[in-house]
Amino acid sequence: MTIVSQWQLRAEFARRLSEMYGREVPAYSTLVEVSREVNAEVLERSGADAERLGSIARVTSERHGAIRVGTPAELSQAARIFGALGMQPVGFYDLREAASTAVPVISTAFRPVEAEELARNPFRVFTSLLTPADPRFFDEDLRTRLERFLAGRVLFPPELLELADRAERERELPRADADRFVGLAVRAFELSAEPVDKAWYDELERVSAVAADIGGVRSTHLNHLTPRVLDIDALYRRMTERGVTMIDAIQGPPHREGPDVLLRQTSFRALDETRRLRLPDGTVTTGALRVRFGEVEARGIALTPRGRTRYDLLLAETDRRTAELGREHAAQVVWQEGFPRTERDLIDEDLAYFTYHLRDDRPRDRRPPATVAGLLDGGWTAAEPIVYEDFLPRSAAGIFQSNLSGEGSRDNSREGVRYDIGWLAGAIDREIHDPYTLYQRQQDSSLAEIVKKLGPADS
Ligand code: OOG
Ligand code: NI
Repeated sequence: MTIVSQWQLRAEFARRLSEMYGREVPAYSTLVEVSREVNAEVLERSGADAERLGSIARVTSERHGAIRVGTPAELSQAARIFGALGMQPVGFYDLREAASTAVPVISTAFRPVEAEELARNPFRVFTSLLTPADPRFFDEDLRTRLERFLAGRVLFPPELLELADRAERERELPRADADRFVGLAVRAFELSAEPVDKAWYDELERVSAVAADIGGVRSTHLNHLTPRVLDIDALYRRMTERGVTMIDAIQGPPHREGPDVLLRQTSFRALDETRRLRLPDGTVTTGALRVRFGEVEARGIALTPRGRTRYDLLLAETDRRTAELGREHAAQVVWQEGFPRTERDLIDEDLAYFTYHLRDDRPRDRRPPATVAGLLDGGWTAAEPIVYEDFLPRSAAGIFQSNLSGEGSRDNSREGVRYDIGWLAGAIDREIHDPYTLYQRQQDSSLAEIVKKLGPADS
């Protein structure tokens, strides 16, 4: 009997989800097709450089999905399904603070955390949790009705969760169970044909389109699936030429000379989808809802806390100078002055994470120097950038926001409820990894390996 390991389950789930989403949202297939074209061209143009942040095989199959759930109980069930696939919660994002429009959610991302697992298949899912307890969005009455509605629905069938627990525990499943598990998991994220209670949906939509998408229906669904592209500026132009309306801007660092850092993302606007709607008099009709969209992203080097602080400062500075120079020009000027243009400068200023390995042609007749810079200068080691595997709250808010139809409403005279990574971990009873710790560990273990092989440094 064939055994299917966790990473194979993850790869199959991602592939099957992609097939499903291509059927549900055909424009997604266009995005995947154009990403492939662009990636092939970059590979042709730049050769080995194109693969500096991941092999073309990895990048071609790489996707992230986004889902939204209503309660901590639903989130912990989702965590069991992703746990089965070798994906663990990493990072905490508070979208309530990042957006000017009403986005009443906090989020984490499920992904593999080990370098080998990421190399095998880096599938990740940005997962948002509705915050009905935040009085800036929901008054007492609405909160009570919303929580009652959420408590009464079942997103994931028991059989799916049982198979998930077994796969998480045993880190594999026999073929037949694997097929059953993946089939049920994909089905759990399909758009439901069940009629939507229009009055209830509309009431929530007046608060926030995201609240309606989550709490206005009795099931969940994939919100988008995002391929990775090596040249997002080229992709943006080409989608526009094909007549697909993209959001106004690419989120994240601007296009510039030098290595890509963090994450750049853009999306096409949410499309009309035909849904069955139940009217107050009980009749069922069809109408259009707009919630699902297509997104694409380019990934760069992971930044250290110091690098991230610099990034946040540059974003703020860009905002400040936008009135005077226009957004694009302001970003160019600010980044030109404020951010290094070579990997080596990123290392020297401790702005980004790298792994180090010994060079075959290193000196053999001397004791090694004691610093990373010394090892690089003397030809002992080479550095490989660590790719950013996570998300950015402000970009995520930008993606959410540009896909909302109405503004929603938020009562800023009221005090919001505070949530943090510790609260979320407690709510789902799982550790939520800190992304910096994961990157740092990867960098440190590569350096420890070098020290072990080279022996004592010159002092
Ligand atoms: C999630 C939006 C954020 C990203 O890539 O930053 C996101 C959502 O729309 O549910 O997916
Ligand atoms: Ni996304």
